[in-house]
Amino acid sequence: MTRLPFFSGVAVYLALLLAIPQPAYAALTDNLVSFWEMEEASGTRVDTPGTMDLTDHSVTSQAGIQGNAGDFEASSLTYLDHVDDPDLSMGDIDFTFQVWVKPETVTGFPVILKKGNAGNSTREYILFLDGATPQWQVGNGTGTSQRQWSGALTAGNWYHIVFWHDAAANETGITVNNGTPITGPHSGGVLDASGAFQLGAGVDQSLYWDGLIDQVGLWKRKLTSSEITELYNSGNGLSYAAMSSGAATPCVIGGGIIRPGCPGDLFLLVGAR
Ligand SMILES: [Ca+2]
Ligand SMILES: [Ca+2]
Repeated sequence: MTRLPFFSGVAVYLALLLAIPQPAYAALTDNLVSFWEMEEASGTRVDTPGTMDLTDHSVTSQAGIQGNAGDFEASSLTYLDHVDDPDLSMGDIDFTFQVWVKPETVTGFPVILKKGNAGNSTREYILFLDGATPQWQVGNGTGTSQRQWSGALTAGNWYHIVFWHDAAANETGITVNNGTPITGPHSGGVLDASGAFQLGAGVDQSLYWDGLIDQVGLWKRKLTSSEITELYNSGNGLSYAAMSSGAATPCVIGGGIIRPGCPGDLFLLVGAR
């Protein structure tokens, strides 16, 4: 195979790069409203990029999927919460949540996170287990739509759950451990009311999470499938530091094309010619 001179190789690379449509979002932290890493042993859980620090109601800590996780006990009625705020309120917009959870028990209807109380006029959004199966519900003020995952969770294992609302497509979706998403119709957007945001409980229904919750994120946009794959990170999750540095984004995109910001790989590509 004929080797291209060095600068011809660079020119070929740059031409390829310019010809490739770049993704609309360059970084996992774009439009990231809140991210709770749950590193604290107790007390207030800090929102790293945002201002939605969560008030503690006796949640403790254990080793998580990345650093520490919040350790919630259903028998002790533990949870974290925040009063209504525009950051945590939706309306008819695109948004995506991620959570990592490790249930200690899977029974009943334990709530992972929610905003607004039960009932069509007050439900904003809620993620819970229906028995052992994750279910994602959003309300528009008059009714709710639900997406149920296809498989059951097992106590003692970590799971990455990503769930969203797509305003243009009038659709909601959920995926667990980077599996093929389950999507379905939802119209009328998501109710923006005055309910509290609660992590690890639906206090109005006395439904409490039993187990660990880690690396909770809220984006006011729909994540791409490749971004969900990056966040899953082969079952290891990502720290906020890795997300914000871009270090987690693969340098080789489809077809052997090198994304911007990988100069070391540029020379590997040129050298391979
Ligand atoms: Ca953590
Ligand atoms: Ca609101």
